[in-house]
Amino acid sequence: MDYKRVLTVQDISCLGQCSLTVALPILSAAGHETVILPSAVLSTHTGGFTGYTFRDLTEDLPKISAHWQKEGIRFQAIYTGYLGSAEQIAIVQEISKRCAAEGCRTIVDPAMADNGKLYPDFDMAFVEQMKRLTCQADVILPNITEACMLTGMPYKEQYDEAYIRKLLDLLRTAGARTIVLTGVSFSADTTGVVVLEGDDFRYYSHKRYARGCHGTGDVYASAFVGALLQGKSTYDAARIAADYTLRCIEVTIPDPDHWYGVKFEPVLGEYIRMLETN
Ligand code: PXL
Repeated sequence: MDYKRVLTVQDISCLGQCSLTVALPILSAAGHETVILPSAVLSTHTGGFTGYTFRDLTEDLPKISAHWQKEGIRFQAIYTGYLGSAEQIAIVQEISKRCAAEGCRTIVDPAMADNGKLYPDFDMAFVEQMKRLTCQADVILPNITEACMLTGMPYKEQYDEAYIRKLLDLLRTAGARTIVLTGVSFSADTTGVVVLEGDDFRYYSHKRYARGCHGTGDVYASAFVGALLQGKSTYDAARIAADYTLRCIEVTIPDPDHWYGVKFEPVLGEYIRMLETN
């Protein structure tokens, strides 16, 4: 089996089943050596908790990468998620240049917004910097809100295929290469993901549950990267990640107290089997 070393840069939300606490186990389950670069440490994520702590690790990032460079460490893939500040995005761009192995794939989840709104603590300066990161990436995984922020398109809750195609066109014009647009729903009981690779536009749709779950974007992106680095096509990786994320939601829904994340752990075995059989 091809054993890849992937670097993932995101925060550690100590509790919350998102960012690194999700990316590390999922990428490991997919069989990849997973190197982490924590952008910040928070007591919890920012979605629904109040009074969380936030330790910004911006200062540490260049020192950590300088050490890696000295050791000659290189990555076959670099996957970024939630980043703590616009300054961090610029540092990550630098690290990507310095620590990429030949043929390194860069995957950016511009984790900054959902349901029409930026996450707390983000502003338009952050969005501007994120635009730069996304146009350098091989693959980006925005949701519709993030795609709107990156392109200036007005956010809509109800839309048709023409709206989605326009959003993809604008992302392309801005410099995006392969786009995996998540949370695309054309009917009340289905949702799915659009993959645009070259001129190839494909839509994978599946069942939609009324209850939205926190952290599904991070589970999705991590499962996608895990599958992609196993050599799956972009579309197959997008489909496997969707099927796995759906299973995570299904096992979480019966427990209304578990509002802050999805129970991705009990179905990790299913993810591994999806990777083996798909
Ligand atoms: O799931 C994205 C995410 C990651 N990290 C932190 C967050 C969020 C979303 O709210 O707050 C700290």
